Amino acid sequence: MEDTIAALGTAPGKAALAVLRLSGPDTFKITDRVFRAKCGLPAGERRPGRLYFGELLDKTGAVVDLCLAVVSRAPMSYTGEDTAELHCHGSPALAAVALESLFAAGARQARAGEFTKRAFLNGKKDLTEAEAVADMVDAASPAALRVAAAQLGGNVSGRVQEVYEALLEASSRFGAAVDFPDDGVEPWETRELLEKLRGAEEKLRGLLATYDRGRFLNAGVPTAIVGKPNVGKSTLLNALLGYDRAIVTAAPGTTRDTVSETAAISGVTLRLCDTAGLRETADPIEGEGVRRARNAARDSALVLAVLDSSRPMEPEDHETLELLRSAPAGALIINKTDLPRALEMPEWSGPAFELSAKSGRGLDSLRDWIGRSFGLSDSSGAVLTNARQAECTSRALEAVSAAVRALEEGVTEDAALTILEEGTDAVASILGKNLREDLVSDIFSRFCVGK
Ligand SMILES: Nc1nc2c(ncn2[C@@H]2O[C@H](COP(=O)(O)OP(=O)(O)OP(=O)(O)O)[C@@H](O)[C@H]2O)c(=O)[nH]1
Ligand SMILES: [Mg+2]
Repeated sequence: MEDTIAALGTAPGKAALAVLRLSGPDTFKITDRVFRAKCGLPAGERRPGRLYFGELLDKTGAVVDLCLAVVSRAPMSYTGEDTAELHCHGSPALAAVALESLFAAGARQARAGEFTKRAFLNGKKDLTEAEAVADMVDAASPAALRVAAAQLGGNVSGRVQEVYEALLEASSRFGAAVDFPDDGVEPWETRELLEKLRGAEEKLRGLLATYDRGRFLNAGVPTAIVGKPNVGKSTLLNALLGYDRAIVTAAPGTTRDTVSETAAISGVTLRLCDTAGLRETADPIEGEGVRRARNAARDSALVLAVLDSSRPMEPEDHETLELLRSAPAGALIINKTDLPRALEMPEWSGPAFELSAKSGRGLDSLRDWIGRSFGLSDSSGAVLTNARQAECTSRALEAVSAAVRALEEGVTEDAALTILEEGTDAVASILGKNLREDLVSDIFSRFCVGK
């Protein structure tokens, strides 16, 4: 990397501190124009990793703050390049002046995710580790944080690396047999490689299964609360949130539009969506609300289908049950159990909760079930958290399974090699090896500036 980048690493706004970061070959030269250590040592002669007190200078050389600076030397740094951090007082005006001073001294504004991108390009982090940095910043729950920390620490990479090495070994053995046909692969050797590939297949399958829950960690589980009018959907939303977000009245048809809010329930982030009561209506506004309710149910990973236990089943309840049955995951909520029972239990073999959203009785079992269904039992392990990782893993699994089947059927060595190479490429791309530059840029552009 030729140029030296700089950015504000902390959030813009008033705070105790503002931290400016630099990375690149001219870091020390630029830092020396902007920061003067009290001890008199230039950046290149200061001890890496140690904070030095000194003066921060604006672009004219005037002192604008007394602050701390720390340097790291390539390759022992976050990015693998020479880096520096300036820890100043947290005034937005000061941060702007300091940045301007860094730019005047030769740095350029870093783009989104550029520090971590450099760490990736310099081999300090593979792509899953780099993505974990973004997950860490985005983490919305303690479980999401633990998973990001585990991924940052190489839990996913370690597993993937093992698979990668097994595939490389198998590919090179079959490659050698293709290049030197006289040294063909012995049957015992094929058996041994087959064992290895089956092991790799198992590992990939296990990893892919973690995405089932890992994908909801940061984004939250899209959840729709549906039911006919007046069953208590908005009351349930408010009870799960712990405050009165949606309007509740005794009049059916109170909720007209969808109402969305995020809640942390038993360690799981839910993106809750309260919806208009399902019924046929001549009112165009309510009709649009009902259309949105159906869409919300279809787009959700979890449907909470609410029935009123104090009223007998009505035709509108059947649509509620249909939406529940076609959802990827769902729970039947029998609400208003504090009132005399008039409802007969419909046919439904999935989870069902009898509760009173108004009094809160029975809500804990629903919360526990949400925790068990979407939470991670062990968030310290390897968990896939994004669609890119899952897509590469799924491609790798397909190729490895195809290779196992092909070897079992006794295909020729060059056919085995082609399939194995496909699998190896897919595994490599989980780690970000051989990724095209535009794809890499796209991934890092979703990070924040200064990260
Ligand atoms: N007794 C009792 N009343 C409840 C319970 N839950 C909700 N209600 C009452 O039922 C009425 C309707 O509640 P809402 O939460 O507005 O119902 P909704 O399903 O959102 O209704 P729409 O928005 O019209 O579709 C209100 O008067 C609530 O106080 C409950 O568990 N027990
Ligand atoms: Mg409502």
